[in-house]
Amino acid sequence: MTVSFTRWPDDLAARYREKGYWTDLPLTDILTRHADSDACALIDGDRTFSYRALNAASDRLGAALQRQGLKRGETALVQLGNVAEFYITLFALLKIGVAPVNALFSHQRTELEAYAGQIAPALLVADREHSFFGSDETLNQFVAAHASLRVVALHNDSGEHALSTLIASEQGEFVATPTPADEVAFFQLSGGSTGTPKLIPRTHNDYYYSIRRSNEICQFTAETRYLCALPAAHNYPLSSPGAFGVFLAAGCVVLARDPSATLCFPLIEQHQINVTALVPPAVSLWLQAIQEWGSNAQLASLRLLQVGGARLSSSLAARIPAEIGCQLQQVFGMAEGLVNYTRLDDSEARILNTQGTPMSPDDEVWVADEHGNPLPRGEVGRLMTRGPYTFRGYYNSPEHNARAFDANGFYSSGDLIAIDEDGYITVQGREKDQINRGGEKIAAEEIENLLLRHEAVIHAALVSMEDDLLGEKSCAWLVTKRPVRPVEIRRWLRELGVADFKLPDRVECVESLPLTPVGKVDKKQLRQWLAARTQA
Ligand code: AMP
Ligand code: DBH
Repeated sequence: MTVSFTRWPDDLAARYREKGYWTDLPLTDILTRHADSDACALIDGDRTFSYRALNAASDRLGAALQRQGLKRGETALVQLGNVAEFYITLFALLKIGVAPVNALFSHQRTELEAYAGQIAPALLVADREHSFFGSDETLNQFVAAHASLRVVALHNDSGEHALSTLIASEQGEFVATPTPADEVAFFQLSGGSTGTPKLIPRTHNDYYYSIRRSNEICQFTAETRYLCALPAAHNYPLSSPGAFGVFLAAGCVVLARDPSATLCFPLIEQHQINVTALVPPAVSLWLQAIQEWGSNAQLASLRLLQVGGARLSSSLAARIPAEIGCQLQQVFGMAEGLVNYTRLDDSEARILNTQGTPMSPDDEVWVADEHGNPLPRGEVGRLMTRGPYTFRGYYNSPEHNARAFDANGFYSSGDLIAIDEDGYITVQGREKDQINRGGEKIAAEEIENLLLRHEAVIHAALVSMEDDLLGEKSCAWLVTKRPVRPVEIRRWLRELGVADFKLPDRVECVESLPLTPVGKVDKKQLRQWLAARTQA
């Protein structure tokens, strides 16, 4: 049994193998290659795991899950925060060939249902301290509603389903059964632009290559001490080079529950962190903290700060070397694949003003006009890409894939970019209907569909509004049968179970929504209305 997905055409697959990108090793090799090492792999609070211990823990969990009947080719829904168990579980599942969707901790019922509905998981790994899975009632309802679920393992639980019991169990015989390297290893989450959250199948071959190549560019080594302060399951802190890159290089990952300065600065000092990854709003908060506390001394060990996930302004960028006292690297990536980095030896101008260049020589990136034709160098248009670690289709979404890919298999990310004479990319805007709330992506259509389910809402449009800290926030424009208050709308969406970051920051009611000549909601006009209302 294997998970179905859209493969690369044979000629490209052959080329990626020939060039040594695809090595046909399972992702578990990232850990098992260090199985005999007592070097520190992971620090989570007062718990420290050597490579030997991390590998053994994931073997024990893998063996326990196999005893419970889980088999290669099945799938799992996992929701864990920034805890050691996240990596233990991920490696255990990779070892037994069960492909997980790693939901973000901020996800609630709506997202979790959507993922489970798509993959029909045999296993659920959840946290009793999460607001949804913390209640017996909602947990039992969820399990009852998904007939495919046969095994439940709970973090922060001491009952019969305790994850800790499985991790601590006697290993007995364990034979790893990872999926073949050119099959699906796990699913990444798309920030999306459609009504339903989309899943991105990632193979061992493509993901392993993206990690190996990221390590070369970012120069991760056994000396690397990486602070993971963004959500561990996200593609960026997992693979660019992220925790997987650190493990591959035999360095050390230190977990932080969130990217706040109060939490991270002491961790950086205590563990002599030399590299971390942030989104732009977190950078602003760090700079503010340094100003308020009058010192950056706690950050003395930091050599490299990666910033990505959303557009970093040149002015904020310039403050990083000056005020944090470390080097900046811009990272423009996507869970779908393509990752661009500024290089460590790039000129200051490039590091401050561009989003870098693709990491692989075989990333094919070009800029299309609205009809899908190539534009000359330097002109702004739609990013089109394919390559050795860029996916070829969302899971089970033929209709959406037909729109997201061109006839030659190039993925259209919805970003508007320009590529300069030397191949450096700048992100200029966005065509996809998505709001980038400080790196957290909101698909406008997903929230609009939910708003339309409210009994008083007749029409709904979600648009971005500028925000000093987050870059963008969301504003819901509504046509309603009766006056509604913003709190009512937000409370109602929360009750439907959507992640907090997707709740509209502002709600505006109008008589009717403006339309474009073809009759679509005119979101440009709505942004102008918002500007006018804000000024008034
Ligand atoms: P996701 O679909 O959640 O993986 O988010 C990927 C999207 O985040 C990209 O398509 C961009 O729109 C945005 N993004 C990521 N990194 C950057 C960056 N450095 N600058 C601007 N936008 C970015
Ligand atoms: O925003 C992203 O999805 C992202 C940003 C930087 C990403 O997936 C990545 C690097 O790998």
